[in-house]
Amino acid sequence: MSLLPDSVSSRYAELGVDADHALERLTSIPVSMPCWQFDDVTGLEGGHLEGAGIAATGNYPGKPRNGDELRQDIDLALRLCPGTTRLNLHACYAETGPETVDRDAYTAEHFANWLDWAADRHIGLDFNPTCFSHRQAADGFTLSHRDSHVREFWIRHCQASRNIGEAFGTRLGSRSTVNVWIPDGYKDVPADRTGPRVRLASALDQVFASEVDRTFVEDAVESKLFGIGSEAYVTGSFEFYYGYAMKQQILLCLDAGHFHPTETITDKFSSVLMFVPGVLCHLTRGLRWDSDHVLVLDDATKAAIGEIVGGGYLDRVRLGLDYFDASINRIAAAALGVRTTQKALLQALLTPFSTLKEYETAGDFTARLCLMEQLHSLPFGDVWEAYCSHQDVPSESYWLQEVKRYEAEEFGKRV
Ligand code: RNT
Ligand code: ZN
Repeated sequence: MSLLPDSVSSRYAELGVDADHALERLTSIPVSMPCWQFDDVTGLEGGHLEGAGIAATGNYPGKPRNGDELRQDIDLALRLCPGTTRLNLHACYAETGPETVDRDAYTAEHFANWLDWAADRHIGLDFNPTCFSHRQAADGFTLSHRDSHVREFWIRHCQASRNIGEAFGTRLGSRSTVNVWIPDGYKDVPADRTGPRVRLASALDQVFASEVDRTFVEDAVESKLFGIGSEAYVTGSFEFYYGYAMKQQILLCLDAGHFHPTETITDKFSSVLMFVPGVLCHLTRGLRWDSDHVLVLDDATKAAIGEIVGGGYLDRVRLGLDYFDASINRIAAAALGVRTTQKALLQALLTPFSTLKEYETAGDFTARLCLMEQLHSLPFGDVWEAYCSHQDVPSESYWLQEVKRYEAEEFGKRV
């Protein structure tokens, strides 16, 4: 039975697209929501977090003060999203209780609350070592640090993180993507660009030499062009990690905000996926020097997701959001990005790629261009609304009201 009014499905059927089938496919594509959007990447370790980090700007009220409040906020955001969602955790969201445990000694037990929470909701968990906001990262270098003691600390932390991912995957019956990103780099022009990269490669070799069951963990490494305080040089550049992911045959993480301001990731999938087994796609909106604005349905997002779908890469690309904005309601920011991702996926799933490819093969670039333009005036919004209603989540006009109601009830308690 169709979820859609005939007037809507027939518009797609004319182009050879089965809109109901697109919705079925949409439901099966997991989108990972970042826990760090909910509290400005603060984490639950307590105390003052030192060292090079990543900065969220803004001071919107209602930031959760502990793990329970954080999970309650995430619950609301998840309820506002249709389809299949996952939660992406960072190691700094460990809950060690009264015990003092450093990051290199974390185990899945320190994430027991998260595991129970996820098992209860039947959602998968992804994981990230937190190689920033820590005294061992105070000078901005971690896995590529010149001091072997510092490197070894972060190697142990990354190994521990992979074990945690393995435990998540095993317990939840859903493979966990474990993504390594480090902040290492120089503010100003370095004299030696080689040394840090040689040290990083060898540290990563040790990280990935430790055994984990690949049925339950999928490793990824994330490149960056520059950061605040690492404008001149980043050890883990794109070229570095592309080569490294190829060598290890692990996932390459492409963060949409980690390239030159006018460079997008759309054209990269078809190249890198010839040589690496998969891509982790960090969906975010780069804006000038910031790589972490809330995702919206802009051309770059539509094009990247269109390429993942149209190129036939959905089974080899993991979708995760990665941004943090503290200037607006944090829960709304998280839900908005997931819904945006799903809307971009839906638009792509409703695209007659086979017809476009036929036109191209026939050399009819006129028809290819005109069909691409015609797609913009299809009743996509109606398909999306019908989907939300079928999935029992609020429509575009109503979801924010639920956030506002929650804000009015809850945030006053958090002063
Ligand atoms: C930072 C990277 C990284 C982080 C998260 C919190 O530039 O994009 O993915 O945003 O790990
Ligand atoms: Zn990222």
